[in-house]
Amino acid sequence: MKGIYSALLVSFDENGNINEKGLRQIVRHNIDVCKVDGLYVGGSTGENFMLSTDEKKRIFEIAKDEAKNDIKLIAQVGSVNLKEAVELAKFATELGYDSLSAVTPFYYKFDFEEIKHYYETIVNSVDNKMIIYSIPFLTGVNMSLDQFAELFENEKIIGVKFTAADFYLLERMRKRFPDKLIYAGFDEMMLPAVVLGVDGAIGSTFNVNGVRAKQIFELAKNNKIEEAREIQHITNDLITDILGNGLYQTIKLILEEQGVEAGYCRQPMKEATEEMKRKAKEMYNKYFG
Ligand code: HMN
Repeated sequence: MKGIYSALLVSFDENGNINEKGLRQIVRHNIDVCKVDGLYVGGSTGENFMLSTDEKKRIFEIAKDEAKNDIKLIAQVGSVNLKEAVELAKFATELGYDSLSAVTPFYYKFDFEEIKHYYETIVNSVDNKMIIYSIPFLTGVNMSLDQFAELFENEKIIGVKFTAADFYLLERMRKRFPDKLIYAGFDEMMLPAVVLGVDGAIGSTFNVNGVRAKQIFELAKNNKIEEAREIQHITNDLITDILGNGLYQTIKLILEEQGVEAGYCRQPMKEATEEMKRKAKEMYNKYFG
């Protein structure tokens, strides 16, 4: 389960419906061009929290059908609707997903006991593994080292997707949980995370920049830090440009330049303007042309 995972983008048509052909092309592009080790399906990048249960299921089906067993697949099933999370966990497990992941429950200020109950309920409902999705800047949920330790007592909870810039906590986690999988979640901070010993990374920009991400990962693991830093510099020039132009819209626009029908974002995310399209084309020429 180690390595580089793209947080899978989903193609939507102009009416906000899933574009199956486009989604299949994004999966193929990740496997054939970006050469990623796996896909994280149903994450933030998949615009998951704006979708219905049926749409989430359909995306799990299409991604699995297209990827088959070529790469590892993680299904993000987390939801503040715990019944939905359990339903999705069962569905993805039946499809053969290699692991589940669930975002910490958000919006309401759930206490730790409630968060623990949420994870236990999901993992007890299926014969599958679980990766905690910790993304405090979007959920507002900050868990302590001891709280992670308590969750990790359950052997089915095998790791965490750590989308935070807290390198002190990351280092403490690496030391305390040597046998758990830790995935870096911020692509622009991948190199320091790899130096601290993460097992992999899960990111949105890998849908276009997966090759560089893998290079950073491999070089840093082999102590070739200066070479890795050079690639992180180029990567962060790209990420800075992407973030300045609209994250998911721009990654989709760059994919369109590469012949992938990545389509629109789901409302309320905005539609790309002509200016955004122009800038994305420049990015394609500069970083991938
Ligand atoms: C997901 O759940 O889709 C991703 O794994 C989330 C991932 O951590 C990304 N975060 C968000 O999109 C909020 C990053 O790849 C991020 O897009 C990138 O580092 C640019 O900031």
